[in-house]
Amino acid sequence: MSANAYVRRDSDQWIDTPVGGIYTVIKSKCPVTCAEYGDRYCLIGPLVPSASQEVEPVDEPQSIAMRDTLASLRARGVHFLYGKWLVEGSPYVLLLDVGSAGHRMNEWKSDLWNVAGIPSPPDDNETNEAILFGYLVAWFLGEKPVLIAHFHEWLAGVALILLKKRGLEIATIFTTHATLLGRYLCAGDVDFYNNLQFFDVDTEAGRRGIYHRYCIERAAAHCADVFTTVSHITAYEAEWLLKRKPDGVLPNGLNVIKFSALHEFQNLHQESKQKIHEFIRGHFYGHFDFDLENTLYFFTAGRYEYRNKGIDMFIESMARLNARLKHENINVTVVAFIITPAKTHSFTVEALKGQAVMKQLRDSVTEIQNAIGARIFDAAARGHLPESGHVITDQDIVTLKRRIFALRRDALPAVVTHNMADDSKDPILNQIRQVQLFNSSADRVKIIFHPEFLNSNNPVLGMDYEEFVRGCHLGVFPSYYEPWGYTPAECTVMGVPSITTNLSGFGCFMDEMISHPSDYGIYIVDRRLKSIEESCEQLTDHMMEFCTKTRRQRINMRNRTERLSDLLDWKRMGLEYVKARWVAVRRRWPDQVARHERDEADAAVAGEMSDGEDLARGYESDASPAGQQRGEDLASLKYHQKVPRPPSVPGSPKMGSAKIRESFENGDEMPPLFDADEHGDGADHGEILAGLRCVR
Ligand code: G6P
Ligand code: 1S3
Repeated sequence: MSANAYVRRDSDQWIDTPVGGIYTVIKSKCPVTCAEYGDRYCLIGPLVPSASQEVEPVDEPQSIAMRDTLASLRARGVHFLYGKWLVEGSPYVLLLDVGSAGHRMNEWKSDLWNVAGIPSPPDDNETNEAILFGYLVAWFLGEKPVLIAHFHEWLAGVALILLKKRGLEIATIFTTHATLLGRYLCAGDVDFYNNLQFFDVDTEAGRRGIYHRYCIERAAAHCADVFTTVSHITAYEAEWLLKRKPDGVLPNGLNVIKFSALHEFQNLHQESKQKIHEFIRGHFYGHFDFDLENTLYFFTAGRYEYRNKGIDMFIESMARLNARLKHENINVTVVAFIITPAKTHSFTVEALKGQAVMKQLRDSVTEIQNAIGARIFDAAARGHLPESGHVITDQDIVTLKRRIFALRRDALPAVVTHNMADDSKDPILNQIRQVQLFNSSADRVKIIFHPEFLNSNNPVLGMDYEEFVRGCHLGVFPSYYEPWGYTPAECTVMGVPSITTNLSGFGCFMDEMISHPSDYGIYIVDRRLKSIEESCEQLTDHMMEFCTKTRRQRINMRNRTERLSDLLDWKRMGLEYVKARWVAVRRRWPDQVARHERDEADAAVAGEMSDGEDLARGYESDASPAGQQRGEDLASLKYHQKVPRPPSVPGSPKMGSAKIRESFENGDEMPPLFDADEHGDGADHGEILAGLRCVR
């Protein structure tokens, strides 16, 4: 039995209200949620101009209940866009124009104060819009019979508070993808993880001017039937900062599309790498004195949160790597990309010129090459070899010389591709200056800061993000504050090794799931128990080790990384959402659920559910006898036997040397992910939280 057994056709629906930076979560989850709920699944969000480009309007909803509810919204003067979201799964989506309810702003703000004691200052537009959105969603949910509503982030939290206050019969889930206060505290100079229990949350929120937002977030967490986060580390944080222990963890998945043969994604790496080579030749023109065959591309990417995303540690460790590669005389060049949006005016002239002169050179060489081919063919057709002086003409040589002279320049290749709005104050540039990574000829690590997200129409680095990642060798994400961290997860499904930390949800998840993550190209830097100095060294060690791998080893490593994709697939991760909905329904209607359970054998649910622990915790606090029973059933289920070491790694306790040899001879084949591992210790989720300490 799954949660949709409780969804009554034609009337009840399952609703997601996504707002803000969790677009990837919701979008990539659509195929599995739509497969489960079909047309009964509808997403609600605010109407922003770009959103309407992704929605195909539906004028006449099929469901009568939806038609009536939309008519009622319209009658109240609410503008909206209702239709099919043009993504895989094509769910229904309702985008509400909060501006059309702007005249109710003061009324609703004072109502929020009266019913929930939540203040809202006049000048915080984001909060004002969140309030308008919340009241509109509550209107909608008050009219339309809905079974379960799932809210993401504080921006969607107001409606949840209103539902509770108005006593609406809807099972609710609130998922926070980070806490407001956690993000602010970490970005400052605070020893966050060691002090979590001691923060005076109201004072800290007040000091940062986010008290009212914090109130919405905290109230939403407390009003939901089920409260969840995206990782255990954030669950721990939420418990202290929002004062409610999450009922479970809903880790983020991806919509994994696997190639039928491994060589296909390996070939894509090669093709994408060639495009990065093109950019590098242009960027380093005049100083292009390193061998691309011995060049590795490392990168970090994400929103510009200098400290939270570990960009500070990235640059420091690159400087150390540079020193070590030089010192040990290793003939490898590392190009380290930083892709994060900042305020800029435009591309620099140099960045554009570099690509232009390289293109001219390529065009001229192609022309000369064609002409030489024609001359050789002509001579051969006449029955003789061309005279050596006639193969390349004087004119060709002059053209080539002109192109080569155009490549001359004195200045070193820039570390940034754009004119920064505030060059002298930019933290990334300042740190690059401080560690003196200036792309000099002697440097083995070159830095390129691209302060804009990538896209294929970009005249300098014309690749979209996915293509770029595929062409790189290693993603480096040494985050300090990272509730989940999609960037290393995306690397994994593309077969690109990555470095993350044990302060990121993804890093902790992989550490729990895999007995030796580094064998699979998932390197986890300890930022919890080590000092900053030690963490930097560990990060440098990992990168150094990666630099000494042979091409063959890198190819093997990519194969292993890619095979972890199944772990991150929504088809698997989505089961946690199923469980969360199930718990919400049980808590909302315990008697009906108990009755239902008596009628139906529920063995199927236990079979379907992947992990008992998280939600078993939720059920433990479910007072109904059926709830208690469910908790016990699920607690006995353990799905994450660890992924064992790959067979080709010597020293695995599972394998004798004969087996290792045999496995070497047979190629690097990984056993099925969930093959019974007699040594798998299936670490308990709770352990991470109990053991959380961090040295700063
Ligand atoms: C892929 C391609 C190979 C290529 C290799 C380069 O595996 O299929 O043809 O040689 O990538 O790997 P590297 O790690 O040196 O970029
Ligand atoms: C948050 O976005 P962020 O980059 O601000 O949500 C993401 C989706 O759950 C998560 O991956 C990330 O760690 C959080 O920080």
